[in-house]
Amino acid sequence: MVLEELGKRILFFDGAMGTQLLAAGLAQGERPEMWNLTHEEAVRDIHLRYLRAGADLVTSNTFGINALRFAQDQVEQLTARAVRIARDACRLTGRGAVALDMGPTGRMLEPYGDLGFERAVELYAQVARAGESAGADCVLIETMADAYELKAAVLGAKEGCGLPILATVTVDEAGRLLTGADLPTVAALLEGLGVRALGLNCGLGPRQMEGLLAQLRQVCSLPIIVQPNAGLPRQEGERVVYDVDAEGFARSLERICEGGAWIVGGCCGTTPEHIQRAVAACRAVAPRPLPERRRTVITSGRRAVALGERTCVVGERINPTGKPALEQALRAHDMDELLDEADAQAESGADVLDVNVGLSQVDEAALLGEAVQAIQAVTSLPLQIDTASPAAMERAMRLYNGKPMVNSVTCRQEDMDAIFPLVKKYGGVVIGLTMDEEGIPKTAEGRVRIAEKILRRAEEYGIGREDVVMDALTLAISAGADARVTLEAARRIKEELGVRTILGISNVSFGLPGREQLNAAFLSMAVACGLDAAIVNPLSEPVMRALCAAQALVGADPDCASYIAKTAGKGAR
Ligand code: THG
Repeated sequence: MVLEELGKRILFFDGAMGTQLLAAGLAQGERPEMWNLTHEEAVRDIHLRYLRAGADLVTSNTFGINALRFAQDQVEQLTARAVRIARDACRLTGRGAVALDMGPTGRMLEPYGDLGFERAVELYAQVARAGESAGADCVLIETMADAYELKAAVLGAKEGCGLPILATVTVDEAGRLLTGADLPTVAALLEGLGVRALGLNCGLGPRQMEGLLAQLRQVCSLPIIVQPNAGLPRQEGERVVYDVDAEGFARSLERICEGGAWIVGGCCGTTPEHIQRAVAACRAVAPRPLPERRRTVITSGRRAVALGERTCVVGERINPTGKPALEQALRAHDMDELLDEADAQAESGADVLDVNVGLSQVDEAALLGEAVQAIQAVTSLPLQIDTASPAAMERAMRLYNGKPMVNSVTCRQEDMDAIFPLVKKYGGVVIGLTMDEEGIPKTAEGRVRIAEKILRRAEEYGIGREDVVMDALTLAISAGADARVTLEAARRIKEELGVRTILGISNVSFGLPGREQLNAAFLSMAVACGLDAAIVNPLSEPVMRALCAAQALVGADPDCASYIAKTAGKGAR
């Protein structure tokens, strides 16, 4: 299949299907997918012309097919027909492969709209199943404008078939989806979900996409797809017209390939001529090597947080342990307390929110799912899903609208076998706790060895070390622990194994008075050991001030700008 040549040469998609069908006589308001039944030849002819123009991948005429728009049996019939028509065209020309096209459902997902997440997953899975049995070579999820729906589509494709998945989004000129996600968010989400290639299509012309491609390359380590329109659509009387002719389009795509795109093609307004010129112009360009990068990124539905530049604050307060009021509210499925905690922590400077609803005698999977959906509707901070129950973890990871932090996995075999497959399927950055069947080693050396084992096992599951963050485990000093063991282990794990580190800070002071002061001191020491993320109470002034000061001291605060901003006007000297 042509995807095997990915990276060896530039691969070409076809151009627009919709505008070609209109040109062939599709009536305004008529559903293009019906033509798979009524005008089979016309559809095949469009594929044939794109293949003869040099396209490597043709896109099945299935963009709008789903069970919201069509009856169930029609979904299957129209999808199968469309794939077979495209297959025929490939056979007749002796070239090319078929991408099963899937576009947006046409409805907004909850909470903005009324389409449930699981329903959306199922809609995509149905099309993926039908497309794979009809002989599609890969899936193209395209023109997605909402990150949450994009996640539903990729999951649906993964659950409905075993084909490689390509995914593209439609962004504005600033590089944002309709519902606000930026390119770093989209890239992290899709990389986490394990797509083969990702990129941009529709909405913009080739010029606008040149700039966005450079942005995307900064944050993406997968092959990039670029499928622009033939310029920005413009209304001319009754008609929508596109200003970029085949020659201009081809020159632009050549620059786009030089800029690092591996797969290019056209969207609205492009014709077989556009593709033909583009193939001629880009053929000589060798695909640029993929960036060697080990970014550690989690996201919300809108924004990405990269770990590694400074110590990130993970807010610990969404946790009923020691908070009877929160416990009571959770048992009554009252999410208000929890949303207040989310708001308060965000205002105090949290970068990430830990979410733990562990209570005895509750259906934790249901409750955690409910909590995650409620919180993600009100915050733009990424979440850290904190549960000891794999079932609850899976439920929450599915419903989450981004790439979460996953709290946590240990080196216990059973634990790794339950958690790593979830990280592989849904995407996430998983916290590895340095403990195993024997418990927590007393020495730093012992914890480093366990961290190594966790990384090795993660790699066997196909999870790169950039998606593991190690926790060397903070114990209460009131119980006799020496906090230096934890710090030493954290420092060595980072230095020797090259992974990011995280620590729960507040555990250190359990059972002692004046906890904030101990927490602040311990956090300062941990920052000096290169800690990448700290689980703390962001509402604690002493802790947040210590963090700010410590970052300035280790050079993580350029020109001490944050320190000065935070300290000014507070009477500190
Ligand atoms: N590593 C990882 N995850 C963790 C921890 C860790 N999750 C849990 C914990 N440790 C971090 N979270 C908390 C949350 C609350 C408290 C301490 C750590 C705490 N709560 C007060 C109490 O129990 O007395 C109550 C707080 C209040 O009422 O405001 O101390 O190490 N990966």
